[in-house]
Amino acid sequence: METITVETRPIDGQKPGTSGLRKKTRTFMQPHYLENYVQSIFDGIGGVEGKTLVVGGDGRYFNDRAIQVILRMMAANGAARAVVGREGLLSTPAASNLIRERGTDGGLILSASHNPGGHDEDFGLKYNGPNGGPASESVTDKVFARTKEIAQYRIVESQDIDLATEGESDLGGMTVEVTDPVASYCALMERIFDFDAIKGLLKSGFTMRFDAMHAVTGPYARAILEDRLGAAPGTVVNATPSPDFGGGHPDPNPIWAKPLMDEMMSPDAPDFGAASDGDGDRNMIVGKGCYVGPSDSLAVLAANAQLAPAYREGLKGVARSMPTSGAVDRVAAEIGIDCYETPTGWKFFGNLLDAGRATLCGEESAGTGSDHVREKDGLWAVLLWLNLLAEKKQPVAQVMADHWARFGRNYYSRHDYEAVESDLANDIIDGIRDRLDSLPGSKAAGLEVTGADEFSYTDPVDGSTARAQGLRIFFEGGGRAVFRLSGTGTEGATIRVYLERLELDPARTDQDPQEALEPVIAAAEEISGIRSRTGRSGPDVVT
Ligand code: VG1
Ligand code: CO
Repeated sequence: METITVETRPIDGQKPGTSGLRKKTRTFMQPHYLENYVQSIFDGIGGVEGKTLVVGGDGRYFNDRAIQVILRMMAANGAARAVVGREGLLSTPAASNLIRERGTDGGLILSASHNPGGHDEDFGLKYNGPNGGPASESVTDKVFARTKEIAQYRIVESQDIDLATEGESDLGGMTVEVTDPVASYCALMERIFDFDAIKGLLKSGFTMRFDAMHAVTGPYARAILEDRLGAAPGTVVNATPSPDFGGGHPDPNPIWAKPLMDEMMSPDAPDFGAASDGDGDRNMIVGKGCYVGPSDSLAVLAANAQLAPAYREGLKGVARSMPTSGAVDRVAAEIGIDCYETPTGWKFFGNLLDAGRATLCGEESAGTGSDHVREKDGLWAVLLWLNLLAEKKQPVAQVMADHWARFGRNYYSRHDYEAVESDLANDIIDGIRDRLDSLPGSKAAGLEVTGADEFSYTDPVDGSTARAQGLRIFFEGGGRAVFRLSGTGTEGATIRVYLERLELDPARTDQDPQEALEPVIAAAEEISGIRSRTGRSGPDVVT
C-alpha cells in the first residue's frame, strides 16, 4: 500500500471554537480542507506514530467519507490502531468512555452536535485527549498554529475499509478495529445507576418518551431504555440516525423538540419526557406539564445525586459554566461542597474532573455530566433523573416545587440573536465592554447595576488563564445579564444574552420565566441596544 505525501497550503479560518472546528459541510468537503485539519491535529499533538485513537461520529452527512480519509491519514502517519464505532457511529460520551476504558491516546469525534446536518448544513471535527475530554486550549492553539503553516499531509492509497462488520483488519500496517458503539457505554451506565430500581419504576405504570431526534442516541436509548430497563417498545422515537437528522435541528430544547413538548403538555402526557442532541451529549428533561430548564436540572441532580449508587458517597464538588444560573451554587452552599465557575465549553471542566475537585458539571445549554466520562452526557442525565424519580416516587412537577421551596428559584432564560452580521455583533459587544466601568451605580430600565465585568478564568489545577469569556452585568436583588458571542455557529455571529433573577419568596416560584425576568430583559436591552441596532423585534431562539 502506497503512502502519498500531498503538497498543500494553509487554509484560512481553521480555528477550533467552543468545541472543535465547525464549518459548513461543503467547506469541509473542499479539496484538502479536511486533510489539512486532520494533519494539523496530528502535528499539534506531536504526531500519531505508534498511537491508538478512537474514531467515530454522530452519523451526519459526510461522516462516513470523512472517517475513511481520517483512517488513511492515521495509517500514513504511522498510527498503531484505530478503534472505530460500527458504521462510523459513536456518541460523544460513548467515544469519551472508549478512550478512557481502552486507555488510548485520545480520539477524533466527527460532529457538529446540535447543528443541522446535510450537504448544505454543518459538519465538525474535534480531538479529545487521553483523559477522554475535549482538547484543552493549549492543544487547540497548537493545532491552529499548524493550520497556518502546513505544507503537506500524508495519506495512504487504499480502498474503503468495511465499517459495517465488527472485527479487525489491516490498513497499511495499522489495525482498524470496528467495535460495537453501544455495548461498553451500556455497561458503564449499569455500573452507575440502580437499573433494578428504574426497572421497577417502569413496571409500576410510569410512562416515558425519549426523542432521539433522528440522531446518534437512538441505538443507545433503545438498548438501554427499552431492551434493558423494560420501557414499552416505542418509548424511543426518531430512533434511527439519519444523515440529515430528518431535516431538523437535533437540538433538545422546547423549540426544536416541539413535538415532544406538545406531547408532554397534553392531557394524556407520559410521566417523563427527554431528548438528546446530534452527538448525544445534551439532554432535555420534561415532566408531565413541567419543563425543567437545564440550569435547574443541574441543581436538582446535584441535590439528589446520592440516590444513585455511583454517587452514594456524596459529591466532591460541582462546576458550572459562567452563563449557567446560580441554582447549583445554592445547592453546593447548603450541602457544603465547592462550586466552580468556568468558561463556556466542556474542555474547562476536564482538569476539575481529573483532579477530583468536581463530580458533577453542567451548562445552561442542556449539558450535564459527571466524572464517569470527560464529556457531557445526555443519556446519563436522563438515567440519573429516572433513578431519582424511582427513589422519590414523586412526579417531576413535585420534585421541582420542593426544590424551589427549599433553595429558592433562579429564574433563567437565554435569548439568541442568530446570523447577525459579524461586524455589527462585534460592535455591539465592544460597545458594552467599553462601558463596563461606568455601569455600576447607574440604572437600566429602573434596575440598579451593582457590578459589571468581563469574565476571565484561571484554572485552579494548572494555573492557565482564559480571558474574554463573556460580559457580566449584575443587578440589585441577585439579577444578572451575560452577553457573549457563540463559538459554534457557522453563519455570521450569534449573540447570546443570558438572563437570570433570583426569587426567594416561596409564594412566587411558579411564574412564567419570561414574565419573571421582564425587568432584567428590559435592562439588558437598554444596556446593549441589541434589538434596536439589529432592527429585530426580539430574539430568534428563546430557551
Ligand atoms: C454552545 C453552548 C456551550 C456548549 C457548546 C458545545 O457553545 O453554549 O455551552 O458547550 O455549544 O456543545 P457556544 O459557543 O455556541 O455558546 V455541543 O453539544 O454543540 O458539542
Ligand atoms: Co452536542
